[in-house]
Amino acid sequence: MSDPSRPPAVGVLDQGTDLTFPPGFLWGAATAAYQIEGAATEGGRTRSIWDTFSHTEGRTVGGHTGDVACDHFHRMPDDVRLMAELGLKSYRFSVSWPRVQPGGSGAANAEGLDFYRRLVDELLGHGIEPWLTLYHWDLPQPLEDAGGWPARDTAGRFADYTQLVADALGDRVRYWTTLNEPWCSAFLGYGSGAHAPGRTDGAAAVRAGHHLMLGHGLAVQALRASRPEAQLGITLNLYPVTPATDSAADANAARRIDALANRFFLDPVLRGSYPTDLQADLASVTDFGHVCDDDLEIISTPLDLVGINYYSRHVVAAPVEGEQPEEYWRAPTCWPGSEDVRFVTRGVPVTDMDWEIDAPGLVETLERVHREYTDLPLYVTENGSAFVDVVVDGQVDDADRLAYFDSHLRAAHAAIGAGVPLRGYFAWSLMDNFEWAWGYTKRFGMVYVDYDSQIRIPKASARWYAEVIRRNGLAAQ
Ligand code: IFM
Repeated sequence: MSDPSRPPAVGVLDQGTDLTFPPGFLWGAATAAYQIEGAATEGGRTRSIWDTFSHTEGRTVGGHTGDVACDHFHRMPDDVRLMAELGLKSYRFSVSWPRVQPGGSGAANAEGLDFYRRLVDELLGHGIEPWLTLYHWDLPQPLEDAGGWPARDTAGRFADYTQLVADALGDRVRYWTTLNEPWCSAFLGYGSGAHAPGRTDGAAAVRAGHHLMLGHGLAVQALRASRPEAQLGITLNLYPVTPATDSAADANAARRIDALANRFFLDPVLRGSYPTDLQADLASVTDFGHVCDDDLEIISTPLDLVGINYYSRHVVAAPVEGEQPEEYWRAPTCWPGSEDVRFVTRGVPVTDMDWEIDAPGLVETLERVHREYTDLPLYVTENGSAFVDVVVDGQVDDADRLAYFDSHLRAAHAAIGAGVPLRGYFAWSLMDNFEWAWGYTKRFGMVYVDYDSQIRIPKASARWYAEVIRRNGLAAQ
């Protein structure tokens, strides 16, 4: 719901551009293969874990699948034209592993690669910088059948697949992300089971997280060897984790969740080690025997940039003694070894995902990564919000989403002012799409998609974002 006390959001730029971003700031929008492409059985594509998961009863809302999605596979040239109309400087997309290497091993599928060749050519033809993500959660099903990410071999398979994509597209793509949000792949995929492949095994989740990072490191080495000029990074979904009170118990709860949500990935990738407190917290789950000599050296292979996806903050508290456990305490969770930590809601405005809106958390996150981990250029590779959209007279006035973007871009600008080397921002998402276990019931797009007709309608936020890009900034409030 729009807040009537807020000034009208469209026209926020009318007072002139006061918050200017650095020259060359990379303004973009992001999507992912399974969420938009459709054409699930065309062109030699075979099943991924998300095909299996979404076709399994009870796994997604309404039994929704990515079979058709936004039909982007067939409508790609029109979609790129739309990106150009919005003035996007860059487009972040992911390559579908089961489309370019059906089954997850062996030779490349020329027809699958050809789709991405055409996409990249189309983007370059419109002056849009392609930003390629190698893995956005669609593991080929045969690799899951062989053990999935908890199995070490999957990391090697990922490096082989990376080489195929590098050989085909390396001459035209400058920016590469290895993994998107490995936390989700590991802890939602193998811990809580809310995501594909739907396993509920804390130890498997921890192993999956490690092998995802190992695959990342091997992929960076493969790309570096064949494309020394490429800009290589990983995208992590990071959260500030705040204790609910200033008690020592709540501070400890926050430390534990921060270790699992953030430092589990930041430390190995950017420091070459696992946090010792994380290892102690996980002692009842795993002895980390899956970590082999040299793994951490591979995982911490130097990068050129770090991608950060930011959506919200976690506020957590210690368990209250004698209190009846919440439902989620008994269910498998994505917090192995820390299932008793309580997640607290603060009563602040939330999005349609029930995620609290917290723009200052973006500044905190960017500053933290810069201060504690790296001088590398940072990119916000995803940021956005789901809200219920209504089409009225062919228009979608998504004031809430627009306000979300506006507040987070102000936060991004503040971070730059504080010395963070933030070089770009990608709105999530270019268009409404398959929101994983939520199916098509959650809309994150700047462009509305009518899933029956596949008609695209740029929402008010898209027109506003186009103006931000054109002016390279925002008006002061
Ligand atoms: O839709 C997802 C995307 O695939 C990964 N990052 C978060 C988005 C919103 O949930």
